[in-house]
Parts: sequence; structure tokens; C-alpha cells
Amino acid sequence: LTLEERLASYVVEGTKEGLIPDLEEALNKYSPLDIINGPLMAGMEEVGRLFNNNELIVAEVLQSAEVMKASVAFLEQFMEKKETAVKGKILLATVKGDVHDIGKNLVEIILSNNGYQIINLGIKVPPEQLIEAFQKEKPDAIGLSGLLVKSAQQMVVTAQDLKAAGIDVPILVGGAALTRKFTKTRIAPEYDGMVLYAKDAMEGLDLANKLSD
Ligand code: B1M
Repeated sequence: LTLEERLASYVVEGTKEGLIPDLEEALNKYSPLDIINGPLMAGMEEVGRLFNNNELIVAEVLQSAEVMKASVAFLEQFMEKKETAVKGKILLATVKGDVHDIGKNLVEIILSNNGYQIINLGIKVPPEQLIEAFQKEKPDAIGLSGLLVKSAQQMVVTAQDLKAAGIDVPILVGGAALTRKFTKTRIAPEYDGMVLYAKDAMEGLDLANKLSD
């Protein structure tokens, strides 16, 4: 197998044996983020496909998630960090009913490496908890992540509840089940502030930077 194929296969197989030396080798060729977005994400896509075909069980997908998390944790130290003044404070959460957090945590790493203070509320965060945290932390924006189809709908409800609580700071949304169109036609009309869709963590950073300029 090529290096790229081996990296994807750690994720698919859910094994960490040999992972770190291969990640080190990959760093000679690629940036940390390119390793994540390239071979590691390709592995995750395959895991999703196999899971969908009932060829993997949840316990196995969890092993794959562990490999992804270990890789991101290792690669984080090699990521570019911009030493800037704090550009803004962002509340981050995976929405109610959803446990997927690898993408959200990647967004946290990238934003905090680039001058943002992140308050990460974790997973399965109901609107009430977001509102409470908003009142305590007074963030400049709120970031919502969700991977399940029902999470897209949950974002609509969350936007409605935030609006009802008088909140109108920009909301950044992302995650596999969402689209730019759904964001524009279904979430944004329910909210008074801006609602912005990011397809990946880097786009999330670009949008945050546009907001803070
Ligand atoms: Co689940 N899962 N899962 N899962 N899982 C999916 C999402 C699924 C598509 C797999 C499939 O069937 N093909 C499917 C959803 C189907 C649907 O709703 N249409 C699914 C399902 C069904 C489920 C369960 C219901 C399974 C079950 O129990 N029967 C269950 C749900 C439990 C729940 O949430 N209540 C479940 C559980 C799990 C595990 C716990 C085993 C594990 C998660 C572990 C964890 O996160 N700690 C897991 C995993 C790993 C996946 C897949 C395989 C991979 C997700 C992932 O981590 N990708 C996934 C299939 C797939 O996506 N290929 C799948 C890597 C990550 C870096 O990408 O999170 O998309 P992602 O983030 C991207 C962008 O989306 C974006 O940036 C990142 C890239 O830079 N982004 C943002 C994300 N959030 C953002 C926020 C932003 C900006 C950008 O701003 C705020």
C-alpha cells in the first residue's frame, strides 16, 4: 500500500498500530490539514459507506473515530498557529440529539489556532443550554455542528429558540447533513441575525475572519 492508502486504512480498520510513524512520514509531504482532509477523510468516507451497507457495526465505527481523534491530536502540534490578538469569542456545540464531534473539534482547533477564543459546549447541546451559555459568555458568534439528517431540522429549532431569547449574533453552521441551500431557505428565515454555512473547518475560519474584519 502507498502511504496515503495506509493512512486511510488505519481509519477503516480502526487500528493505531503504525499510525504515528506513518503520520510523521506524511508530514514530510503534506500539511497537517491536508493529511486530515485527504487520506484520513477518505478513510472516514469509506467507513460511512461500509456502515451504511451494514458491513460495519457501531462499535467498529467508534474504533475508526478513535483513530481519527488520535491522528488529529497528534497532528495538532504541527499546525500553523497565528499569534494574534483575540479576534472574537465563539460558542461552539453539536446540536441536541447528535453525538458526532470530530468535525466540531476540528473547527475548534482551527479557530483557536487563528486567534479565536472558543467555548466548546460539547455534544447533544439543547437550545436552553446554548442560551444560558450565551448569557454568561456574551460570545460574538455561535457555531453549530450536526451530522444527522434530524440535526439539520434541530438547527432550525435552535435558531427559532435563540431568536425567541433575543439573540441575534451571527450563527455559523456546518456538518454532513447540511447544505448551503438548507441553511439559506430553512434556517436563516427563522433567525434575526446572519446564518452562514461552512462546508469544512477552513471555510468556517474564512467566514469567522470576514465577520471579525
Ligand atoms: Co455516525 N452517522 N452515527 N457515528 N457517523 C454518520 C453521520 C452517517 C452519515 C453514517 C452512514 O450511515 N453512512 C449516519 C447519518 C445518517 C443520516 O442521518 N443521514 C450516521 C448514523 C446513522 C449514526 C447513528 C444513528 C448510528 C446508530 O447508532 N445506529 C449514531 C448516531 C448517534 C447520535 O448522534 N445520536 C452514530 C454514531 C456514530 C459514532 C459514535 C460511532 C461515531 C462518532 C464518533 C464521534 O464523533 N465522536 C460515528 C461516525 C464516526 C460517523 C461517520 C462514519 C464519520 C463522521 C466523522 O467524524 N467524519 C459518518 C459518515 C461520514 O461522515 N462519512 C457517520 C469526519 C469529520 C472530520 O467530518 O464531522 O463531517 P465532519 O466535519 C467536517 C464538515 O462536516 C465540517 O467540517 C469538517 C471538515 O473540516 N463541519 C463544520 C462539521 N461541523 C462543522 C461546524 C462548522 C463548520 C464546519 O461551524 C460551526
